[in-house]
Amino acid sequence: MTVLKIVLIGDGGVGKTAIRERYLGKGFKAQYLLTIGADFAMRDDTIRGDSVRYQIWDLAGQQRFDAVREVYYKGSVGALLVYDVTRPDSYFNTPKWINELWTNNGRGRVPIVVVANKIDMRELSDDTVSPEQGRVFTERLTKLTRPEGFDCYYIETSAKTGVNIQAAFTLLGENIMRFVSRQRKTSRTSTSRLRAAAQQQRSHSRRY
Ligand SMILES: Nc1nc2c(ncn2[C@@H]2O[C@H](COP(=O)(O)OP(=O)(O)OP(=O)(O)O)[C@@H](O)[C@H]2O)c(=O)[nH]1
Ligand SMILES: [Mg+2]
Repeated sequence: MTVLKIVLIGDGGVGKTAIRERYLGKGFKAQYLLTIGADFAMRDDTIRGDSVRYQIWDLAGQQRFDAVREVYYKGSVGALLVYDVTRPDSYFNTPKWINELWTNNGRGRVPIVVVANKIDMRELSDDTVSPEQGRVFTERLTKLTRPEGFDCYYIETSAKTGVNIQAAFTLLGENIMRFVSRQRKTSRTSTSRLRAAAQQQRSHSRRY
């Protein structure tokens, strides 16, 4: 069982808690009850046949929690970065969230799935964020992460109807697993390089 710490980030009211509740099989509540600080939940899942345990930290998006939020990022290996398609400001704020995550998690750049939520409301609203905007942003984000060996992905969800909620977690999980196994390999390689270097030093000192 691999334990994966993930965070749900994005502006207040975009639907992070609603997404988490859906994923936990708890249905959908129309009433907005803002998260204070952070909520924690766990769920076991399967990623390409491997068992994983998600430790989900659902962070408070409202600005008044900016200072307390930082501590919750530590050790996280991925994020669902959520915005509300009916609130362009929440889309334009996404870089702030990426910066907060990569600065505070202690691991730097980690996989992100960009989640365009509330697509059930797209038709009802005039000023919405288009799928194109979401994709272009995610491509730009991938340009930053590809040198680290992984891409970022874009997905459209509705916590209300439940569409793509499971898919968003699976997509993130798959990318984290790829990222984690790559990191393990890299650290194994550097460990064996170190060992080889130490060995060389030893034979060197014996000879002379
Ligand atoms: N129509 C619709 N409403 C949604 C959807 N997702 C969330 N909501 C509603 O949006 C409001 C805010 O949702 P939350 O999940 O509490 O938002 P949050 O991102 O956790 O907000 P903070 O905890 O303040 O950061 C609630 O009234 C939800 O019912 C969705 O996909 N469609
Ligand atoms: Mg919340």
